[in-house]
Amino acid sequence: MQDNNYFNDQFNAQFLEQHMESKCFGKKVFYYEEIDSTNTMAKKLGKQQNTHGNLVLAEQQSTGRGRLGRTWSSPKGSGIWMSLILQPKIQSWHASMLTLVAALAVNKSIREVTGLNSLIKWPNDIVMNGKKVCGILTEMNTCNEKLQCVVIGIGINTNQEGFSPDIQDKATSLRLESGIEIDRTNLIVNIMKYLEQYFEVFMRSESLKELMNEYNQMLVNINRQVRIIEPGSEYNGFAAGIDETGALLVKTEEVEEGIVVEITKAVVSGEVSVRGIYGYV
Ligand code: BT5
Repeated sequence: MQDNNYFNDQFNAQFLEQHMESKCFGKKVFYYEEIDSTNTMAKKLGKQQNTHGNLVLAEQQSTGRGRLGRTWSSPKGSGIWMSLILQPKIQSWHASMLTLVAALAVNKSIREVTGLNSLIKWPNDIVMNGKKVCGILTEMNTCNEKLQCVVIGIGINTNQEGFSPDIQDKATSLRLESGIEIDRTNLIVNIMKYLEQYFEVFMRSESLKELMNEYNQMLVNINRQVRIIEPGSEYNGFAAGIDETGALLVKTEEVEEGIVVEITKAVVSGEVSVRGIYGYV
């Protein structure tokens, strides 16, 4: 991939489709110069049949979304703001595992394309030097309790040279980290290829059984003290890695009948945030 020179700082949907190295993912691209949120559009398209593998891509998002109602800064021309539509035949409560599948693919692609040592911060961030370079937002549509589609929204800071004051202490871009301008098309092609491969592995067991070792090797929090922030409770613990459902195993202490006992909690993503003891990572 690195030898291919696709460099062009404007996206071209047709060019992207033709150069995809995947069988299905990203073979159909819906491109927008500006959109509210690629996830919102992907959820609309995902209601139609046979949109599995279609990719929604935008040059700019006016109201890019993060988790739990947070916003995602998506300025023009300097990032990858995209959402992949999937229509897998899986239990709807297994869909959140696809966030981790996507994180593996994005992390591997960033490493391969840029040579940077990015890592995964459970469950949905890719980080470098303590700062966030990518966030992933997985959403779904259900119809009569059946899963209609899963949308994997991926936001990657590629070529920003700076950030607004509200996020500058925790955001970075591939350009800031590497010192060179990033070929966004090349990175997207790579991500689609690996995401498709990891997705196929995930589908074999509808779990992370075959992927958890690789994920844990890339986990920035592994064997580190973390602070778990849940609605209504916060506690410190020691992150031991994920299990095959994608839950983060955290060793912590609890007082039972006046005695301190060590327990391992399986922290499920959703309403939870994980921080380092001294900062964001
Ligand atoms: C995420 O949420 O990290 C998920 C971000 C997903 C964005 C993609 S872009 C394509 C698709 N369409 C969408 O509308 N969304 C997806 P969360 O973990 O909640 O992190 C959000 C927090 O990260 C914010 O509250 C900010 O503090 C910070 N943040 C916002 N923009 C950022 C950026 N560009 N880079 C790094 N951090 C950012």
